[in-house]
Amino acid sequence: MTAGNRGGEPRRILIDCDPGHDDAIAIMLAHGDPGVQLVGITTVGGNQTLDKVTHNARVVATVCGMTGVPIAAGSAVPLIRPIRTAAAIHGESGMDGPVLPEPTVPLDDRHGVDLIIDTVMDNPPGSITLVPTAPLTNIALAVRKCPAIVERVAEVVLMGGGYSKGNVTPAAEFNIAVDPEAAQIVFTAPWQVTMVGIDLTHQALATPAVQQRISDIGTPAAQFVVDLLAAYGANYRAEQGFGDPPVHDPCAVARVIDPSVMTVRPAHVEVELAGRLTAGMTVCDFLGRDGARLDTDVAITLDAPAFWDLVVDAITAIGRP
Ligand code: PIR
Ligand code: CA
Repeated sequence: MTAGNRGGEPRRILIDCDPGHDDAIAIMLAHGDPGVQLVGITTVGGNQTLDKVTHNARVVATVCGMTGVPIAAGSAVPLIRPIRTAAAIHGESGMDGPVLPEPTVPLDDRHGVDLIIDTVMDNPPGSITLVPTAPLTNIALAVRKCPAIVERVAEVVLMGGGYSKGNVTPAAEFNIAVDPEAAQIVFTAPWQVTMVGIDLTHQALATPAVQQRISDIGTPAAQFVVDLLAAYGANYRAEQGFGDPPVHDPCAVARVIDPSVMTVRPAHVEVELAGRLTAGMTVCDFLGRDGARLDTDVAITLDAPAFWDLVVDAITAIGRP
């Protein structure tokens, strides 16, 4: 067992997501690991349209046998820009590969932005961690609608951005590129942000050995992940030339479960909103030029074996009756 929250009170997290193969695995990690308690899931248009990713979130909850965790649909489109999806990676359904069972888990009737606000305001100060794994539209809207959440949230641990490269453009990562204005609101609000970007998540590669370990678990939940990774891996190979696919979103959940799973460096992060070639780039200043505060923790190096141990242990726990 690793250090971190093991043995202590589980950290209460809300995942804001767009499932999405890797979002699905992030939800499963949060559900199966005893170091965090998943208290809400909100969805946002991103990898696919809002209706599809919301359906997929309910599918994942159903596969996990999850009950009592509210799931609410948030914003369908970015703050300013037109929606853009990632169908080439995630397929028409947003979660192509496994047979998707009809969800039995209901949809909360609140707007996702209101579920975020209610979750933060109805729990003690400093007790809720937000884990966004999608465009930051809902989080930005929540900040604007209820600014009091900013000092009440424990921290924001988000998957998005990068300090050395992009994936949808040479400079920009998808979650930030889809809604750069929302991301700028999130990075500049006075709360603690950890940016788990693609420099980090490209170290979380689902190798054949990893996929075999998951397959060996032998439960329906594990088979669901095996089928997800097969389709996701094939698309990543065809579209981006990866040998093994990077599994981005669970890295942010893993950081909350066990901070020692990755190293971070403090930086000042802002989002390029105007660049012709660089819109959506997370510009990371590690030196604090002109007095800029190094107020964001930027993820650098992943302990990949420890990360995959967390994922395998969580999926194993889900299978237990
Ligand atoms: C992954 C994503 C989008 C585009 C590509 N090419 C790959 C999704 C993942 O769900 C993750 O949250 C983030 N966006 C990685 O860029
Ligand atoms: Ca995602």
